[in-house]
Amino acid sequence: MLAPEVETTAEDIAEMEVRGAATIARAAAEALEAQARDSDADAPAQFREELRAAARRLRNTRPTAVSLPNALRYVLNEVEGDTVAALRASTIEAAERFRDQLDRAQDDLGAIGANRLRDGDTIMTHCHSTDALACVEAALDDGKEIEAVVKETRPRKQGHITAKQLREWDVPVTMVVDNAARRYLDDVDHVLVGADSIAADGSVVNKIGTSMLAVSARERGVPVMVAAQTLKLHPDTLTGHTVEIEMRDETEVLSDEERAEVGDVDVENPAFDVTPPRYVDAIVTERGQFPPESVVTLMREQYGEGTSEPWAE
Ligand code: RUB
Repeated sequence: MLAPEVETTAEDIAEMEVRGAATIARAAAEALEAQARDSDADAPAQFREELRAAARRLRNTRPTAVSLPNALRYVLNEVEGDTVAALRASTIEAAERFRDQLDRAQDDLGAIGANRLRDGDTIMTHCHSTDALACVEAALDDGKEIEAVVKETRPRKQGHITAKQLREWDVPVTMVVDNAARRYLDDVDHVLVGADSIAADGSVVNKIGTSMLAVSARERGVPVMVAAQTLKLHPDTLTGHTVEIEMRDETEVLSDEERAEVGDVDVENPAFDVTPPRYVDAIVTERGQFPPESVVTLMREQYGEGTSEPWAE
């Protein structure tokens, strides 16, 4: 039996009620914890099978943010015991540990990223990234004054979430449509974005439009800083796999009403794109900041040469 919270969480992730790579990872770990808590399995094998089924359900929601399978893997690999009670306790502890690590990693990453931001700097953001905002928050805590140009981020307008958070911290915000980014790059000192996945060659997978922004930033001489805790490192890319880019519903781009007006056109709606490493100046993680080409060393240390799929049937 799947715990109701697993189904709700899976739906929330798929519908983007819960979104952003780190937040998705946290929700997935919490859902596994709920599964462990609510399970009425009589036998250890049944408990484990239910947990794997819950992980599969969560895994199949959105394909691009590697923090999701990394979170599931972390919890499932720590499940141990010969009785249902022991398995339950170890799952709950693993999920709690995972959440603590996530929080600590974001704090540590924020402190490191803040060192790149000087008093009086202006950043340009794309989408909404809690890792990127952790750098701003730490800089503000250090007493620095920061301003922001926030890209709206079509089609889902996650820029609104970023703007709201920055305003709560009293950061002056200028909101621009995505197409205005190049014009405003002359006014900013950094492009600061997050990541859904980072590949072994240092390519950054993030919200669609990140790569266009990074190319324009390079042309204008504005450094591009990617804030991404090591949970965003995609271990499968060590063995040559590519990161799947999620294609979302076309109604996010063209509503049924608009389509009736426009007529019969094909719509493509990729949610993410890939920024090649040569356009990225630094990847800021909780373990330090790295040129993109060197994250592969970090990835090998963290994940070895391959990964398991502990949720497989
Ligand atoms: C969110 C997005 C964010 C990363 C990093 O896309 O691209 O930049 O997930 O976020 P979506 P965080 O809105 O489609 O989920 O730093 O919070 O993990």
